[in-house]
Amino acid sequence: MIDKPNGRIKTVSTEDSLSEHERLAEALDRQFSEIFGTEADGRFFVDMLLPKPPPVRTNEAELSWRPTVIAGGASKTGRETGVSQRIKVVRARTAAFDVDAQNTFTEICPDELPVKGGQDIVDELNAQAALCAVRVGSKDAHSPAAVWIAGEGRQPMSRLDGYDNADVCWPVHAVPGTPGFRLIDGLPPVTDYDYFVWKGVEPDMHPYGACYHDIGERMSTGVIEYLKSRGIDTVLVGGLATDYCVRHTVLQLLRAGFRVVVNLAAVRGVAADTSEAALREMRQAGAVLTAGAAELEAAS
Ligand code: VGL
Repeated sequence: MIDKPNGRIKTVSTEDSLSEHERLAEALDRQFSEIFGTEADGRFFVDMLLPKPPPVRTNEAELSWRPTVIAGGASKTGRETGVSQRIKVVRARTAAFDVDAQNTFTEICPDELPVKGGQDIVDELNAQAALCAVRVGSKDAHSPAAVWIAGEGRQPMSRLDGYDNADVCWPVHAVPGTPGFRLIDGLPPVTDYDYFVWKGVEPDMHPYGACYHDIGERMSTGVIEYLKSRGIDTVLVGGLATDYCVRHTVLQLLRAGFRVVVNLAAVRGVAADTSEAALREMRQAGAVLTAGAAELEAAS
């Protein structure tokens, strides 16, 4: 910094704005040259001896909702996290959607597709449904002889080629008649829902979103049409898993023109990084994220 007091050019030592680190480096430089009469790199010693100051995080706002995804509860304010607070919905025009809330995606079925904490979403699913006029749900319903089943030479989650409606190898899961197929304990019987979707019944079809039977999204499961026929414009979504079926269902509902609220306390994901990316994608596509049903207010 240059200053000109009394017309003389003076280098203003930026003493005040120097960090502790830099001050020490300069002092060491001076001492070294006084003692040895040669130049020294004081910064080198300081860097070696002192812990580095923490790096400045420029994208703090983006990263700060990471714990929310994993724990399913928001710890930061809405502005920091992208999680909205106090959302109003009109009961008569709002539906709750329980996406694949089945044992197969919980630790009850360790050999299928267990999602950490999957069984903990029940209270939140019930709480969000209590705010709504309509409750719909979906289940995976897969053959144990489906073409996409992982096995010899086919790693789970490896790419599968050659099928229009199955793209990844998965372990056997959600087979009707097995415990994995059942809704998680504490949820209503399927007959108590207003509308229900069973998906992936054909052995060569493994869709993710609950709104279409096929990956190309040409064959409706009817749920969008049902919701529209009931005058629904807002859908509160929870279920399993955040990074697969919840993600696709939310994006399909948004494309169909619904206002979609994703309840973070009612979802769990397979992996933290893909869940985080999925939530970011859903938010960018127009979904609203809420920390839990307690943040929602239903007006009649
Ligand atoms: C799902 C992976 C494979 C899900 C289903 O319901 O999220 N994920 N099959």
